[in-house]
Amino acid sequence: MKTILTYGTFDLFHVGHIRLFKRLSQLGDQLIVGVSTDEFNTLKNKSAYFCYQERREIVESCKYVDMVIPESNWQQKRGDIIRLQADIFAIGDDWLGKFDDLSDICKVMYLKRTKEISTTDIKKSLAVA
Ligand code: C2G
Repeated sequence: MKTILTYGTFDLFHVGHIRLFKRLSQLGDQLIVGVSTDEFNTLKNKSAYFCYQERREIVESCKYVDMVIPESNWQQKRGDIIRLQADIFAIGDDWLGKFDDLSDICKVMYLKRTKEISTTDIKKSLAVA
């Protein structure tokens, strides 16, 4: 069983997130997603439109996702990888290099972001509408 693990806020769920999940699901047999809690988003200086429970429910509904866990701090990844026996940690390349320290316990991959869409841009375009 090849397990893939990723993390994110996934606010205002969009095709960039879906395409990431689709690609991640093709790398192995199960995809586990850590969804950032509202408290952790504060630490990330992010304010999500949807609360953690709503974002979790949306991500859980995605056919490419097998399991969702809460992401409540920066330090949990290593423990999660070991506990969940993840073979690959993968995330968008906006994080390129940031998680290379995990490569002693799993494969670390950075996937190309989907261009032309982001939650930030969606919020900005709605704000002026
Ligand atoms: N993403 C993407 N294409 C986009 C937008 C986002 O591939 N157009 C990817 C990001 O690269 C990331 C994931 O979708 O891998 C989730 O993005 P965010 O919700 O912005 O999450 P982020 O703030 O990057 O949180 O500990 C890791 C952090 O929790 C990651």
